[in-house]
Amino acid sequence: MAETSPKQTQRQELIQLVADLQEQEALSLVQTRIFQNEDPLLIVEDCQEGLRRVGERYEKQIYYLSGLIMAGEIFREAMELLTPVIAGRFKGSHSGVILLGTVQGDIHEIGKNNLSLLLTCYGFTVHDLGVDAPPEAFADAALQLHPDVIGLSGLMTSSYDSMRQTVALLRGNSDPAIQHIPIILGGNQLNQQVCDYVGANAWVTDAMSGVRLCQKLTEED
Ligand code: B12
Repeated sequence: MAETSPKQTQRQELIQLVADLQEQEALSLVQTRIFQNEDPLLIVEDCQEGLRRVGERYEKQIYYLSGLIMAGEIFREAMELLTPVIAGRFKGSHSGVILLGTVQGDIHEIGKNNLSLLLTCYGFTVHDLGVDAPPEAFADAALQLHPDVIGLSGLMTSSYDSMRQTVALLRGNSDPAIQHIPIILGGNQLNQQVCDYVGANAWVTDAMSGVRLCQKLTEED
């Protein structure tokens, strides 16, 4: 039987601590792994998996809204520890303007903020419309900024209609330059079917893939 490495054990432990909403223990393990010089993105990935499990427990009514709020808080605190490490490790000189926002009706922002942090580290200029951003806000900002890529974040099933409306408004813009700006989607429940429904160019479920996608899309200009 294959042996589990200590690193693998720590990864499972962090996922479990976040899923169990063990704030102090989870943050202390994040700190330990930072001191061990681990890839900070792996630590983020484990926190994200922990949050996904919190979501599952919420669906099964093992947790209530307070559980989601607590999970968001743990992630925020973990990011406070991880942000300087990420900013120190990931650097790039990409030039490109990315317009970003969580679509109307959706207030989830942790993933979007993560992406924004990484994009900035890699040299992109990010204009963040925040959460619950209506289609018109994306269209107005697109007209003003002429971004290279527009990124829509949404974590709820109901967000897909907001995404679709936003894409429709951008694609129907009277300025042809706006009509053709690539639009990408991010969120952990997305798939190709949703992307087709929304009418976007591409979708991802993690921030690093989002950065690579933006690099690719801006290189092809
Ligand atoms: C934390 C959380 C909350 C927090 C959010 C705090 C905050 N400031 O953001 C709070 C408590 C506010 C919250 C509220 C609600 N939530 Co909530 N929440 C979650 C939870 C547990 C984690 C989300 C998260 O932050 N994950 C961690 C981040 C890092 O992951 P991520 O968001 O996927 O982002 C990554 C990638 O997707 C990508 N990415 C993200 N955006 C973008 C954008 C672009 C352009 C790109 C390229 C990449 C990219 O990069 C990120 C980093 O890798 C999820 C469970 C889950 N499965 O996700 C439920 C979940 C999303 N919530 C859910 C629900 C139902 C709600 C509420 C309706 C609950 C209620 N009864 O009020 C409200 C919604 C309010 C609203 N109108 O939006 C459901 C949605 C179900 C559905 N299918 O519609 C979920 C899936 C839980 C569940 N399984 O039932 N929630």
